[in-house]
Amino acid sequence: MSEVTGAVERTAGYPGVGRVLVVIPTYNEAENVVIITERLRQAVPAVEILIADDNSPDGTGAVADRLAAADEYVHVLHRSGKQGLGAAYVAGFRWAREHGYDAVVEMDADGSHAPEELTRLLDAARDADVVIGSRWTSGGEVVNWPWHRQLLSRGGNLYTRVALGMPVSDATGGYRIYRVPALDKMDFESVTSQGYSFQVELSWRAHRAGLRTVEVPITFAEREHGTSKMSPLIVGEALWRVTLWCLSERRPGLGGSRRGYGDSTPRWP
Ligand SMILES: Nc1nc2c(ncn2[C@@H]2O[C@H](COP(=O)(O)OP(=O)(O)OP(=O)(O)O)[C@@H](O)[C@H]2O)c(=O)[nH]1
Ligand SMILES: [Mg+2]
Repeated sequence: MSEVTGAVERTAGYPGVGRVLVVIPTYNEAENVVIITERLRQAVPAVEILIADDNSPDGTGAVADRLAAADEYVHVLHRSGKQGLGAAYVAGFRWAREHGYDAVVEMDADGSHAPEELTRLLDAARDADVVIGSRWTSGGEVVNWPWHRQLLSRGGNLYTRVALGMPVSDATGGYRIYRVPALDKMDFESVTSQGYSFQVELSWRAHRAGLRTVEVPITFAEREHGTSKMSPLIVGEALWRVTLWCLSERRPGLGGSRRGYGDSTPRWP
């Protein structure tokens, strides 16, 4: 069961986009959640924040409650235990839809996604269904990442682009905006991917549903506090899922469909 704390006020929102909810999934981010919330409130006062915490053992949930009690623009979704990034986002998106938001933003708690760059993404969202903050498009960059992480990300994105034939430079990137009606067209509630694969699956669904995706260059920075939840398992999940979707496109019998974007009722992977 999920429980929500924090007042839910109607706000004017961001011009041309509407009411925006930034969903920040957290697991053991007690230090980061304070920093990111302050930076975000400072950078874009018009957007609201939902911290989706999976009952973090380090007490992130209680810290988030204190932030919500002090600021009506901050809300908390308490979840019972660690169920993965994807499940936390799906719950956050559902909450956004139920509470009448027009757009949701995905943002990590660890500072890798700079709140100071959000206005550029929001401006792009005026004319898009999906906006991806992209490290690997012209003008994008990563700061303080070791070479092996860069190689993994670049290689993973190259493989995804070629395997799926999808014109997205940073399909694994997790700094994004979705218009809520677009999320519904992607049937987001049925997404089961968890790690990087969650981002790829949503891009893939957007592509197949004929939605307009725009990439905006960002500067992605390595986290300064707390520990990464990235694991070989997460990389493996993305690899096998992309491979499966690729095969399904070519061999519909494997569970996918040749019916592609533009089709009114695509079958989801
Ligand atoms: N609610 C929830 N949040 C999670 C879970 N796993 C990761 N997160 C959050 O998702 C965001 C991204 O996780 P990271 O550990 O930074 O993963 P990453 O950005 O792919 O890896 P690094 O680049 O090494 O930091 C952070 O805000 C995490 O706290 C989870 O199971 N549940
Ligand atoms: Mg991170």
